[in-house]
Amino acid sequence: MVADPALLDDTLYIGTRRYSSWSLRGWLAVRLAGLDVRDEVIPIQGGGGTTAIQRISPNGLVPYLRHAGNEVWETVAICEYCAEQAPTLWPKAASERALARSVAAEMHAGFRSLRIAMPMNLGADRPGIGNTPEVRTDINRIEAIWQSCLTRSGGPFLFGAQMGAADAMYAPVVARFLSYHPDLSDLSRAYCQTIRGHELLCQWYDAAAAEPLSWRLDRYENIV
Ligand SMILES: N[C@@H](CCC(=O)N[C@@H](CS)C(=O)NCC(=O)O)C(=O)O
Repeated sequence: MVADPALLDDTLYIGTRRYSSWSLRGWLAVRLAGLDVRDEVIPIQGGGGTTAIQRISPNGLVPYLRHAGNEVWETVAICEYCAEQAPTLWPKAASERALARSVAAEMHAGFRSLRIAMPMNLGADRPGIGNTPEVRTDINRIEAIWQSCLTRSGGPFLFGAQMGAADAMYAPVVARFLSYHPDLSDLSRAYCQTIRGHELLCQWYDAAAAEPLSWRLDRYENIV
């Protein structure tokens, strides 16, 4: 079969780095796996209304990966694809791998209250905003997951010494916690510092800070 020429262009399509939490997850998985793909940033309009993304991506959303003639969308699918290339994205032991997949999937499917009330904005400092009982319930569950994984593995990442797919899934939660400053345990705060200090997070934050001001959106900048 002859590959579609458009799919030969190995590219990870992502949204505005300042805001696009799903893009951060997909980008981390791709970079942790060492895939040789270029990044193409499409400034998002928010609410799924970005026509440039709808034209390119099968589900009308980013991240969207084209690699080696394959196309992959939905962040958990991108994580799984990357882990096929670099199996160390998931833990080696089957029991730990099952746990890592479960907590990654729980992030993908859940924590809606947190995601709505505390949208990711890497430039924001908003202590106290979004501090509702529903958000606290989400945060309590996230802290329980982190505590369980870090205690089992010994840290500093959820499943041991290296950042993996599960950490990639929770990295935008860390970014939210650093902006919104909810009450957290010492263990959670230490984990946030570990993730923020990782060189890939530093690269992402630096690139986000260099994005044009014209990409900024009122809906993400002016939250009360
Ligand atoms: N379930 C999707 C969610 C992806 C998603 O919602 N992406 C947002 C950016 S964070 C998007 O593409 N927004 C496009 C827009 O706002 O027009 C996934 O896991 O990849």
